[in-house]
Amino acid sequence: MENETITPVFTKEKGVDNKDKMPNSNIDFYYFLPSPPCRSVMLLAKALGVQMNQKITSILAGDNMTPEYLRLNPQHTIPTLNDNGFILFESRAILQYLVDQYAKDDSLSPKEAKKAAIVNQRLYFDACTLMPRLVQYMGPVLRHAQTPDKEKLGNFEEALGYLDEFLENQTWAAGSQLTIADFALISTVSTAEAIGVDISKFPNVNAWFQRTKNAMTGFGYEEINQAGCAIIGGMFKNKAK
Ligand SMILES: N[C@@H](CCC(=O)N[C@@H](CS)C(=O)NCC(=O)O)C(=O)O
Repeated sequence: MENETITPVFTKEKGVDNKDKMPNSNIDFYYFLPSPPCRSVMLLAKALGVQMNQKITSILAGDNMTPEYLRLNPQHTIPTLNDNGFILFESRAILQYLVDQYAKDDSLSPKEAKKAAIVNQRLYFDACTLMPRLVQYMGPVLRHAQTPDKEKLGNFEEALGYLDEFLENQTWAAGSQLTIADFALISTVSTAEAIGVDISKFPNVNAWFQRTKNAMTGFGYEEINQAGCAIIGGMFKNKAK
């Protein structure tokens, strides 16, 4: 394992909003708690002390398909951020933006080229491999109450196996410090666990998962992430019957 790292505090003062960096903070955040990419942004915002006006956007009720929402985000995905007229979607781009704009330093997204490249590799892995394979497995169950497909579960577990290798001798997803890669990956891995994937089969992922959950307790892990996981896990288990 690399250096044991003490959980950093990213706000200027614990529990105090980062108002000096955003004097006229007026950030709208469109989200739905069961959605993993929404949860990663909410955890990070809490870690940074960034206050957001939370706008519940139920994709089940079609709130993401209204003309108003489509004007903000033609791709009709959640999450979407509107920071005083600056509109951004794609959760990992939002994670990066929040750190660049509001963090007290670059520890959550290091600027040094090689460290930054590893953070990006983990983020792209989450966006392009891990999360899509999870969606391929859980999507047909959630949308069409289909029987869970073992082959799709196998594909997702193969990706978890890759993550397990990345995490060999690593404390955090991208090395010795907590970064935005941990925020992205925890929302995916915790969602998998909530729908019944056995994370304990992947010892490095399991150890990182416990460590990251502990580190994020102060960032609303229970109220935000666990609450969203409980909803999606319940929906999956109901529909998979
Ligand atoms: N890569 C995107 C994925 C966003 C996404 O697909 N979100 C889902 C909910 S988890 C969604 O908005 N689905 C509704 C739709 O695509 O119309 C991100 O990370 O923000």
